[in-house]
Amino acid sequence: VAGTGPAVRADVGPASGAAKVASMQDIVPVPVTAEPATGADHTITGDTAIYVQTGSAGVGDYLAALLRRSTGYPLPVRSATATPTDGISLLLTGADQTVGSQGYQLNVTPSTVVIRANQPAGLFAGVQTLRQLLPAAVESTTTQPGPWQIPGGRVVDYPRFAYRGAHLDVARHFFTVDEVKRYVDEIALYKINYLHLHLTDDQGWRIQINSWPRLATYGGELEVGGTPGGYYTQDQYKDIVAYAQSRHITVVPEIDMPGHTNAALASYAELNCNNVAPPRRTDIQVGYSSLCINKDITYKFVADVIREVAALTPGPYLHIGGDEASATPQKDYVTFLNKVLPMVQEQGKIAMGWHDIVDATLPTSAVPQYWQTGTSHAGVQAAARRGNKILMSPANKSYLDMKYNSSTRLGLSWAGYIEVQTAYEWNPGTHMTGVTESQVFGVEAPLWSETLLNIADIEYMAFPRLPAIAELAWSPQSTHNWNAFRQRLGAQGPRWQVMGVNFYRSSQVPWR
Ligand code: TNX
Repeated sequence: VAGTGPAVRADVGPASGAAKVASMQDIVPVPVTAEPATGADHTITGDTAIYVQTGSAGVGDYLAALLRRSTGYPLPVRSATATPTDGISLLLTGADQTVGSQGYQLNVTPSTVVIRANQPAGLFAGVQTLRQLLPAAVESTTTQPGPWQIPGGRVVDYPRFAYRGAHLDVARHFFTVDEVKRYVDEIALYKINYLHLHLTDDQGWRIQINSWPRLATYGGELEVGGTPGGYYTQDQYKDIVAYAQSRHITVVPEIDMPGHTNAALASYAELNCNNVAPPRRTDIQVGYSSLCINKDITYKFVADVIREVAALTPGPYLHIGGDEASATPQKDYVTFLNKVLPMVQEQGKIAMGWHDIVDATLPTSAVPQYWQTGTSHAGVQAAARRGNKILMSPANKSYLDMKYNSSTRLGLSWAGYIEVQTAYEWNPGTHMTGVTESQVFGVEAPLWSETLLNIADIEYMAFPRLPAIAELAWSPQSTHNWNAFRQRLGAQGPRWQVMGVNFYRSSQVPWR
C-alpha cells in the first residue's frame, strides 16, 4: 500500500526547532476513553520496527509508508511475536470484545506502542489516533528533524455509529482522480469510513457506462459555468474505489434519478418522452429534469446503469438519489422508484436514497438520507417505524457547502450559515422527532460543488467542519462539549498547515 498519496499534496514544512509533543487530550474525534500516563512517552527512532500479523500487514505497510516520509527512518515491517518487547505492534489478537469490529485499544509505554483490534478496520482507526499523537510535522512529505515522541497512556475507543460518511459532488464541478484521493486521505484521518460520490446530475455525467457511452463522452463534457468537465473511466473509478478501500473507506456511488438527469436526457433523445434531446445545461437550477416514467427504454437504461455501476463497486450500497424530482408527477415518482428499487436488490446491493424516497415502497434494508432543515418529517418517521434506518445529513447542520457566514466567498446559503459551532451543536440520535438513536443509520456530511472549483475549495469548506461532523458520528454523546471540542480542533491547525490543507480559520476556534 503506497502511503505517499497523490502528487498534488503541497509540500509545506513545519517551523524549525524541536517538534512539539502532542497530547492525548487533542484527538479528534475524541476517544471513548484516553488516559495519559506521565513519564511513559515513547519515541520512534531509526531502530523502530513495525510488527504485524496475518491480516494486519496492509495497515502496517500504510503506517510504515506514512512514517517513513517525515522521519526518514527505515521502519521495517516484521512478523509480530507473542509478546511485543519493542517497536509498534498492530495486533488482531487480545482486543477486548467491547471495541467491536471498528474499535481499537492503544497502549503507549516507553518500550512499546501496541494497537489491538478485532478487525483491520479497527487497527486502521487506531493508526489514525497514533498519527494525531505524533507531532504535526509527521504529516510532512519531506524528512523532518523530530524527535518523534508519542505521549504515554492508554486509549480504548470505538464508534457510536458504524456508518460515518463524507459525500462529494463530482457532477456540478468535476474533480480529478488525484483530487478525490487527496480528499480520501484527509477524511480518513477523522475516521470517516464511507465516501458517497454524487456521480451524476443535470450538469454532468461522470462515470463511463459501456452500454450507454454518450452519457460520459457527451453528457460529461461540461460542468457548472460551461467550463470543461470530465468523467471517470471505469478503470479510474475502480482506482478510486481501491484507493479508498486501502484507507478502509467504502465508496457509495450515486446515480441520481429520476430528476437531476438533464445530462443523461441531453445525451440520448430516446430517454425523453418527446424523443427530443434537450440542450446540455450548466446553470445551477434544480427540479426541471425527469426521466420518462412511462417508457420501457427508461427501465432498460436504468437497469444497464445499475448493473454496470454495481459490478464496479465492491461495497454493499448503491445510492439512487431520488431528490427534488419536482418535474416528475408524484404518482409517476412512486411508480418509477417501485420499479428501480428491486433492480438494486437484483444486483446484490442495498439501496440508499435521499429521504424523498420514503414515498415509495421501500424494502426495510433501504436507507433514506435525511437532508432537509426541519426536525420532523412524517414520511421519514413512518419509514423508521417500518424498520428503515435513517442516515442523518440535516442541511442546516451537516451541509459542508453552506457558507460559514455572510462573507464566505464560496458556498450557498439556502439552509443558512453554518459556523463551526453550528455544525457541532446537534445530536444525531435525537435530532428528528420519531427517529431514535437506534433508528439512526449513521451521519454523513454532504459537499455539493456548485461553487467549488478545485481541491483547495473543497478543503476550505470541509475543514474544520468535517471533523466536527466526524466527531458526532464517532464519539459517544456523553463526550459532547463545544468548549472541549474547539480546543481539540485548534490542535489540528498545525497538522493541516503541514499537510497543506486550505482550512477556514474560524474565530470560534483557538488555533495553535
Ligand atoms: C439540494 S440536498 C440538493 C442538491 C444541491 C444542494 C445545494 C439535495 C438532496 N439536493 O441538488 O446541490 O441542495 O446545497
